[in-house]
Amino acid sequence: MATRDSEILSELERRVLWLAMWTIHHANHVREGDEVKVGGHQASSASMATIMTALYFSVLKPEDRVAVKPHASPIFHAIQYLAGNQELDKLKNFRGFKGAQSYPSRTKDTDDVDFSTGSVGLGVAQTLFSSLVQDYVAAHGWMKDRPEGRMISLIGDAEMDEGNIYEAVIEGWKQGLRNCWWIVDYNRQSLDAVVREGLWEKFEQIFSDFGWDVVILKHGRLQDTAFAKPGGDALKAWIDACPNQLYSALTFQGGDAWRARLRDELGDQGPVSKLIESYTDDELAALMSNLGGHDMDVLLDAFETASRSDRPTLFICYTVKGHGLPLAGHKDNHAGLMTPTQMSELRSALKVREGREWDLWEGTGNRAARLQKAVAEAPFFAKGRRRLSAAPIDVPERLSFPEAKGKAVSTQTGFGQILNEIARADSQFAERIVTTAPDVTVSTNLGPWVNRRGLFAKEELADTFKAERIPSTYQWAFSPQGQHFELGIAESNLFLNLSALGLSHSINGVRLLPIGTVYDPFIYRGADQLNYACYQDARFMLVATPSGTMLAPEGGAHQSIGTPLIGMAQDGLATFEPAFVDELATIMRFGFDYMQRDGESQPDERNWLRDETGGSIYLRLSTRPVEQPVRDIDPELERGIIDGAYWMREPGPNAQIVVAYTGAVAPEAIKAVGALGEYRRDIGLLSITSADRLNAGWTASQRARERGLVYARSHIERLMESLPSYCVLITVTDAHPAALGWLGSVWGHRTRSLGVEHFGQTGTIAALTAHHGIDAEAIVRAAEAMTAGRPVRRLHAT
Ligand SMILES: Cc1ncc(C[n+]2csc(CCOP(=O)(O)OP(=O)(O)O)c2C)c(N)n1
Ligand SMILES: [Mg+2]
Repeated sequence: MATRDSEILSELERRVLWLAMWTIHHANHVREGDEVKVGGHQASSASMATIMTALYFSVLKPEDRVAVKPHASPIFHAIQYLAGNQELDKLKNFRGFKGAQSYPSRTKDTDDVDFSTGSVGLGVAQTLFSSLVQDYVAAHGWMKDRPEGRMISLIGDAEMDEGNIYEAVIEGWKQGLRNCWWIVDYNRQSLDAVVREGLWEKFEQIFSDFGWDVVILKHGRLQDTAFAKPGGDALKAWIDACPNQLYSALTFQGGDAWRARLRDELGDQGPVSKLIESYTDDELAALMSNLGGHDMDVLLDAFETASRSDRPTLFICYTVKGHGLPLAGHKDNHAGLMTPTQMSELRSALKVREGREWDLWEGTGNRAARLQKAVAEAPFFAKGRRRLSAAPIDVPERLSFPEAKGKAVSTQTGFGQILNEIARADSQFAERIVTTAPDVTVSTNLGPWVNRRGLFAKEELADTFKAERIPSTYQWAFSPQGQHFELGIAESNLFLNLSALGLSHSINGVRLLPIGTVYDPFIYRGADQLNYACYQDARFMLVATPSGTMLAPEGGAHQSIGTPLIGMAQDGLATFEPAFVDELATIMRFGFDYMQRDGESQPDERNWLRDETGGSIYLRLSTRPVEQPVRDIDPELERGIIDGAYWMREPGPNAQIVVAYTGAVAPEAIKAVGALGEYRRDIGLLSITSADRLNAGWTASQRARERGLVYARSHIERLMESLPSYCVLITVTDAHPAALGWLGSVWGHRTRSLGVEHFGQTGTIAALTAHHGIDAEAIVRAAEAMTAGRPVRRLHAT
């Protein structure tokens, strides 16, 4: 049974506050030689101590999931420490190497973090999407006996400025959001400043408009009691009208400043003056900082009432940044740090003896047993760690697609065909795939899949066009069994939805295989969200198409140049750019398996990749139809495709030139190699399916050699090992040349990297590849310029 005893909970709050403050203090003052000061935590943490104590030790259930405001991380760790889930060493090493993290982290912390936070706004929207995903899992009948949890976000008020929050709110409204609480720490301070007046009214309006319950917790019980006394009305009116800046400043200055100000403004008004004079300075300070978000009873009541509804609820909790600390209310307190003297004062006030700072129940005297009991009985902690798991779903040996040898097909078309084939099958694999797209379902070729598997909605919704017998290629019926999560156009939501879907195995204990499609350039729009999803170790397949300049007349503004570099640099994301559909099918099969892996982090000595750890997948696809090779994929080729490259044409022993290409410029590379073959010796053509994985393997094998494993060889090193030193390398990609430019460093071959540096020009593919110097002619000229031999015939003359 959860305690509702507010005295016990308030005492726990003091323990939590002390441990959090001491953790931060310790990190700054005890670690010798560490000149970096830890700012931004004491004041922000203190602000949330009451709210979080109420939640974790009384209100929350084990199935609830919480995203904690980044700077309240010490409070979170302190709560976990009291509950026996956080090690003392980690707290002592707060913000240190492998210590408790400055912002709660699912992947780096060990104390049962539900959602990482840090980049403000993202954890907030994540809870909304996780609630929708829980609904998806429930609608498909996979929750079994597991109760539904509330997805809860603890939010800084300045965090509410982030636009992605409102993009998510719109989506939540469309999808019938439930089971979601957002609790705003309305301390009216950001990092730099005191926030604008009256923001709460705007929040109230916006959220009510989108179907949320809005609960405003402004005054605590002490204040309510005072307001009920003679003169109380006037005091309340004064508080309600007091500008945020002034309230903060007076809070910082304390009881005598409050008295002076109140005397000034309400001095000779009879009952209210008497009321004010009835308080000592300390009492007056306590009264004025007794806001709703610091009053245990007020919070418990509000949470209990909201628990009866499953509507989304926004709580606006008035608080003081730095509550209970000498930093309280000062506008510069974000990075503020209590001095050792101030810490000593806090220590005495909380009856903590020197040397006993880390003791769990220090200063609680004979109440220790009651506090311990309250913690032991807190429902949230009762079932131990709450992270779930789900066995991997079997992936078919091969993914099929319509035979197209010798025909021109784009990878985007191939993607649609592969999914269509999967959709036909009656398998658990097909059942667990869930697709999602920000209003680009049709234009990224998800249409056939959606026709077969339907759109997801909690309620059936027939396709009106179909009902009206209007012919259409697409059937857009919504049902609880549907497997496509259609989103509005906001890409931020796509990435956060992928993040939520891709954590379902851990949060709901039900594994999903999410695929999200997006136009490649709009990865930039959600790059922080993508990074966030990867940081949380969410597992998904991102299919970005069209990409590069190959989308040609579609529009210059949509061309993407830098995305392969994002793909290479993004931790947790394996990036592929296949040229042909058989490669794509091979990669997707691997991808579905890779997304579900959770193994050892030791590299595989074949390719020096840490494949057993798994991760997410990014496929950069194209709308350009490319003639498909006439071949079958044997195991060796399959390995090459997955490891990142294979010889499309093996170079001879005296190779003068190797052309290395990736993706949809394959026809240019093939044509150039054909032309060069007449004039230069032993030319090779290297097909690169993943520059990302080649580069990662190469980096790892170098590291291994530096550690003494002298025979370590990565895939790309092995492929290029026997090239003569005079061989030149021409790399070509429909992206920034740097994506492949590093290949020359593998064995020190002279290299010319062709690619796209300036975008925005529209035209035919032929015009654009010529313009950017990534056509066959450009490849030939580059090769010719770097090698001795007969001049090579101009291609367009033939
Ligand atoms: C996207 C992003 N931009 C900037 C920051 C840096 N930052 C951290 S906290 C903060 C201000 C937070 O104010 P608020 O949300 O009100 O929280 P409080 O400090 O009052 O608890 C800023 C700007 C960040 N973490 N994430
Ligand atoms: Mg704030």
